[in-house]
Amino acid sequence: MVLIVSSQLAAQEHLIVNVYNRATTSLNGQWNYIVDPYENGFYNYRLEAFEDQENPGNGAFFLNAKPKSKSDLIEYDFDISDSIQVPSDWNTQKENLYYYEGTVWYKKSFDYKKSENQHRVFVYFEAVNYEADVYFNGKKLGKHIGGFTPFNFEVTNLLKDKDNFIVVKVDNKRKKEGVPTLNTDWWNYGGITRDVKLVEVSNNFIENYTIQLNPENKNQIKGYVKLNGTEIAKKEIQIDIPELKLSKTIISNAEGVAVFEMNSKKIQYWDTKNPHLYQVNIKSVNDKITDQIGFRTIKTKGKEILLNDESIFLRGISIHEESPITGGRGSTIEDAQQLLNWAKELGCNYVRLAHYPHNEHMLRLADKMGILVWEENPVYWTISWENEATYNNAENQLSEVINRDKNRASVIIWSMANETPTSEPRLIFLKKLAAHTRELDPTRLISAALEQSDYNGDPTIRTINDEFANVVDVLSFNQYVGWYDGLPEKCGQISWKILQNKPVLISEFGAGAKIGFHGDKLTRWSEEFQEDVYIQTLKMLEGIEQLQGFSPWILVDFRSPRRMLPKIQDGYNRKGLISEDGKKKKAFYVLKNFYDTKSASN
Ligand code: GCB
Repeated sequence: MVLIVSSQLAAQEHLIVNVYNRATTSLNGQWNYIVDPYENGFYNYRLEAFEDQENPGNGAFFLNAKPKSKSDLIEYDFDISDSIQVPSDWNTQKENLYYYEGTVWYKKSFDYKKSENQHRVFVYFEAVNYEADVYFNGKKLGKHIGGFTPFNFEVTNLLKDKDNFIVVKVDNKRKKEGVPTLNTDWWNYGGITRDVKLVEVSNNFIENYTIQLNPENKNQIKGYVKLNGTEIAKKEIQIDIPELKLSKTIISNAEGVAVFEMNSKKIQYWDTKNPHLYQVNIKSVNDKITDQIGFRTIKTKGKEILLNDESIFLRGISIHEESPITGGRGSTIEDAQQLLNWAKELGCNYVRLAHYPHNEHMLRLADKMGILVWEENPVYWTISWENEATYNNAENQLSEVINRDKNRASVIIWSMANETPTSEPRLIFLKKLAAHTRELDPTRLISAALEQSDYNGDPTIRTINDEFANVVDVLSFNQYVGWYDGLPEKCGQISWKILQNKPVLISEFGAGAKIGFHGDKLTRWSEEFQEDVYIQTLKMLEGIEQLQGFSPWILVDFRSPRRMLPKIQDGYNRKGLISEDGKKKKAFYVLKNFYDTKSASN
């Protein structure tokens, strides 16, 4: 146990978990910004980074410099530059930044009074897309790569009562070696896209913990707690679950870590019909924190997925993180609530959060609403499989989301990748990622959205011919018979020969339709065409013996620079069951009927 814990902790040093239940001060709101396509505020005219120089001079934007005399030459000024809302993307806020990909500098000034008992302060970013260089009162705090996961830096010793300034260089340039890479079918929204907050904690505080049901013993809750500080050895930590009348006191080791087990025969298991969350209180000498945690097991047995040892069919839908309220990148609790309400209305008990980690509200709401979740790493299409830095980046992003969400009962599947072309280097990459994930979290299932292919050269028989299928716990694949692959009636000609004895999820199927555009079922882009694809596909999929659920593509139309057909797409992927302005297409009701019938018999 201690070994597992130390590798889990090494994976994400010092990310503070559960910021939603801590004392925080929001830094959301208007920030000044400077668009800097040449990275003029980062490099001097010899293209040397200012931050590497002893005397960076007045050109370095992170200094937030001001003229000291009327003769001083400073060619920028945050305070008289335009401002922009945080959290949000810049593309949908500023018309001239709609297609912009590059560097934008953000600056926020604020005063701060530490509260009496709090002695340490961290600045916590829920997500910045894609690279963030963070500076506080002119000092570099660090850099973070990856657009969808949280990170934090301590600012205790830099913080002043008055006139603090935080500067973030945000760069969303796509890169071949990035994760994701150059090519995606979604909008590359740039900016500080999720909340920013100051987290206030005591000197020796509860940094991290896992509190979960033991998959091998459903009468046992187990986990660890880790303290952060200079006096963290041999400290008492108390864990209470009042509703179960459970209480345990443990003592931390030299690293500030303590493991525990607690037994109860009265645990009410979290499930989709009764998503019971227990209040869990953790107390150390100087700190206390609360969480709301559900206890359940998730396993596979042959072709079945078992939630609390009972077979479950996953009635799902795929979702992108776009705001159904304002358009652009979504991040608020209202965005999350609307998306999950629609999923519920559709009859779902499961969502696939594509193609990257979504904001924490989604998982916390899914926990409350009893919706199972597939979370996904943005390893999408043609990643640089042989590049070590690319692998490390992918592993780091996955570690960060696992660390953030490891106490959420709703999360049942970690997805390694989406539609990645088979090759030896890709297999090595994905196997390593899967092994790492199992080490970090042995309690959840591993999958990836794979691709299907013809069986023995026969285009009417489909199979999964991918060695990574042997690694996953749940065999998932995307398929578009009826849309990219023939017309809807082709579904009737296809049979499936899936050789792996594993549960099968169809991670995607779908068709595009423009809301309000009607025609017969052979008219491309009509609601009737999309409806027919759904009708035919649902029939076809019944022929897969191991089928345990699906997450059709997709809940809502979403922006994509690959989708430019005028008057139909206009920059949107139209495979949504709901338009971007919230109107339901005919296919929505086909799937809803299917799910309603399924749930009556499941
Ligand atoms: C896929 C991708 C998804 C695309 C979708 C489409 O297979 O996984 O990201 O948006 O197809 O619409 O083509």
